[in-house]
Amino acid sequence: MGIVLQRADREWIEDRARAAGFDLAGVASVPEPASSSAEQEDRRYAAWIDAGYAGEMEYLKRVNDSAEYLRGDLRRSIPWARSVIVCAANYNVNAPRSIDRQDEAQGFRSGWIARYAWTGRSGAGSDYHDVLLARLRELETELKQRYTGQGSASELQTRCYVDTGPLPERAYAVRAGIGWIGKNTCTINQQQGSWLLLGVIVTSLEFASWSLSAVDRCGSCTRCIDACPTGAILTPEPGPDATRSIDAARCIA
Ligand code: B12
Repeated sequence: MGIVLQRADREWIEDRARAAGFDLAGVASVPEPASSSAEQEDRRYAAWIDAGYAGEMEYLKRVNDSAEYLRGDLRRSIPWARSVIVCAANYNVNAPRSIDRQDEAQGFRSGWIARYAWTGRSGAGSDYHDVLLARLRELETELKQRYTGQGSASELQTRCYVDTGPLPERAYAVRAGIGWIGKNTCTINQQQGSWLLLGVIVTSLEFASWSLSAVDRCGSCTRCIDACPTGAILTPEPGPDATRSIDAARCIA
């Protein structure tokens, strides 16, 4: 076995993620193949695809030679994956809202710009993929400096993703303690809210603790379901473990 991350490592990672510009960070282990957690996650993913909720997003439906969905289990695509560092950036920045009047005299571009396109903090619109990936790379460099060659026969392996990785980032965010999955299917943190963007570093480092799930605080609230103009947010079955889904084919995002 290689390096096993402990609580102190997690704290160090959180600290370095904040230094790189993230608001929250945590670590989740990748479930063992055929474990009940891996199977539950795989089942949730397959059920969503099989229901047709992915619409025309063909890349989400990719399968391996055994016809298993690649994104249902991270180890299908990345066999060496043992833990996932999940970082979150709040996009509720001091920038105009899409419903505000846009005033070019104040230096804002005209037109409506989605809130998540303001992550750059430079005052100009930005692509969150680029912004977050640069921050992840900073953290990745520090990880390599700290863990490469530390009593492990195999070298540390890492891969950074914002959106594009073969994993459901939100399921990992929950297990990394970032927040809970709300009825709108977004990861919600009690202090930061749901306007979070996620970035992940998949690593070959083992992580000692399996689950740090945050408490689900949606309760009986249905405001997101009621407000959704196309009925894309589906009403979940009752119960704390109920899957929360949206029909992406109906989502106007
Ligand atoms: C495809 C996609 C979309 C699609 C489909 C959305 C969807 N709900 O699946 C569309 C285009 C509609 C979309 C829209 C948006 N998206 Co989007 N999207 C993605 C992407 C690339 C893949 C999502 C995916 O795999 N969906 C398939 C389903 C099955 O996966 P899932 O919803 O994550 O569900 C898993 C877990 O939630 C878990 N689960 C479900 N219920 C429960 C219950 C419990 C108790 C537990 C433990 C687990 C669990 O099981 C599922 C399977 O593992 C991710 C990035 C990524 N790689 O993960 C971003 C991502 C989910 N999107 C994001 C964002 C910000 C948005 C928008 C807000 C953007 C906008 N325009 O405003 C909207 C929000 C719409 C919404 N309510 O989801 C963020 C979410 C951040 C957050 N706070 O959670 C992500 C993570 C991108 C990022 N890097 O930050 N998106």
